[in-house]
Amino acid sequence: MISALQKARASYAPKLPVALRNGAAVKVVEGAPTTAVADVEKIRNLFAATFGSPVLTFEPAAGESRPAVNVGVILSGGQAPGGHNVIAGLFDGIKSLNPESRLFGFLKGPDGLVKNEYQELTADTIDAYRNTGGFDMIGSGRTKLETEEQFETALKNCRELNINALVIIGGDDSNTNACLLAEYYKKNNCGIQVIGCPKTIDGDLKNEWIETSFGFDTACRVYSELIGNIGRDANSAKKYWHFIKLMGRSASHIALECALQTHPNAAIISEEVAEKGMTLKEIVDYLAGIVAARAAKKCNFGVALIPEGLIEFVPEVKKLIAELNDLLAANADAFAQLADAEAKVNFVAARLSEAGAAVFTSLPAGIQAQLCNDRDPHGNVQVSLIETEKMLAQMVGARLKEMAAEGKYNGKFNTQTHFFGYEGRCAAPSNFDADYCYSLGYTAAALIGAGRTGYMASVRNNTRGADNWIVGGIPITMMMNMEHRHGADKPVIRKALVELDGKPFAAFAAVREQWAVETDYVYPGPIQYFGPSEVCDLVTKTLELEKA
Ligand code: FBP
Repeated sequence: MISALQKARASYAPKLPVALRNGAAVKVVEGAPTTAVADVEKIRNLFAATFGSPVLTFEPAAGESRPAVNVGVILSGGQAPGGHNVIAGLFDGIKSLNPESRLFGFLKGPDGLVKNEYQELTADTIDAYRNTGGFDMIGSGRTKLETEEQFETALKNCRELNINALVIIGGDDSNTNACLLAEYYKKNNCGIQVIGCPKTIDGDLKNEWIETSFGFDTACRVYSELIGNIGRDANSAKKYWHFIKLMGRSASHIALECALQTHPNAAIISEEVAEKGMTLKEIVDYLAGIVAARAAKKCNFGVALIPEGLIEFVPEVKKLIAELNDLLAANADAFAQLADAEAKVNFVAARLSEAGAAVFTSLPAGIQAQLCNDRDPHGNVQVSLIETEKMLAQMVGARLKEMAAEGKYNGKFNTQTHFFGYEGRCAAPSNFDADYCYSLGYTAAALIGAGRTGYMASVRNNTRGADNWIVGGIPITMMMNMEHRHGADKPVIRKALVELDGKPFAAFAAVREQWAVETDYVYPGPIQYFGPSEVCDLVTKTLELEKA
């Protein structure tokens, strides 16, 4: 059974840019050869077959037929609203090249490609998922595609299905791997094109050519609706401080966007914490200062936004985590034998350096245990499992007690903590994401039709309405540099963190002191799918400001 909204939304026709309206057999305009964002020689050597390809821009063509293609598609990493529309756009795009084209969805992410688990995606399947949230059409996973053995197994599986092209829908890590795969297949003349699509609610896969990753818009709108509701509750009951952690593994784009949409009393931006070298104590002092200033105005309530990745940006904790990662890797077997969280914490505390141990023991016990938990397949601490919002609420409470004793605070401090992440990742895509994703998928089909490989689908000029969107392809090597990851220098797509000299942060910094003491909450309400364009066809504040 499907909901009334899902039923009505199924017939929404995503807006397509002009260049794609006659189908995916577009006219291709080539720009100048490209380079890499940094470490050019190393990237050139590692990607000798695909490096330097030109930026491509598409213009409408007469819509002639092209040879049929068999395409495999993979969803990789965390869910992001609009993934199904990328697949729908890809399906419609390859059918526009030639109605005999076929689409195969590899199941549960890159694993499906290696294990040859797939499903042919027919019109009936695609139609059932148009404009819906989630990745459940074919599932997703976080397996890394990076070894030659995996590439060869995938090649064999593709050959069995006569697949000529793979589309990998993922974030920076998955697109880095798409680039490695494209290089391997081109270098070895395998005849399989590889195209990437920029996905992640975190908003950190972006640059001049990829203005935003899909899902960021919808996820931020869902969180902002909830934050607005909480702000209104706080302002009604006037008795709670709400500490809200927001997803975003590393960058604080989500926290910043939600702050711009809702005007909380405080929003911590991890990149600023790192830049200023703030200690945990300084963050706590900053928040306690805001609580005290509001208490002086008899406002014993408020809303504070905490980015999920914060803990890794506090320099002293970052050092501690790096030390912990090495320590856990070096003692993996002994560590795995330990019976419980307490034993793990004690094991670690006894082996850390003096400085590391000092930071570790200053953290609440629950956080110490969470920092000892398993890492993800990329070796990252699973920050979504670390309850930073509870830690800060607790530490601010303790600081306020000290301030009260010093006569610097006279108020009540009762807290509620929240974590918004999974609530937004599978929401039905906003009009922006529905349109953007459909266009990305269609663009991927056009890149396949044009015989290209190692490209990411690019749909830009995003603030100007879909009619004016510019579509084409960006060589993935162009976004790469070398970074030190897990003990070795590796080519990776450069992650886009919040720029402290960028317009979105500047807009926030200009008003945050006012938002801190006043109660200036904005209540964005739920995403509107039907109704006037001025409430349905919005872009994020981040995009608006970046492109202003
Ligand atoms: P991607 O980078 O794969 O898009 O995932 C982003 C994200 O939603 C982060 O915001 C979050 O830290 C992470 O996924 C959580 O994923 P999981 O539930 O797999 O731990």
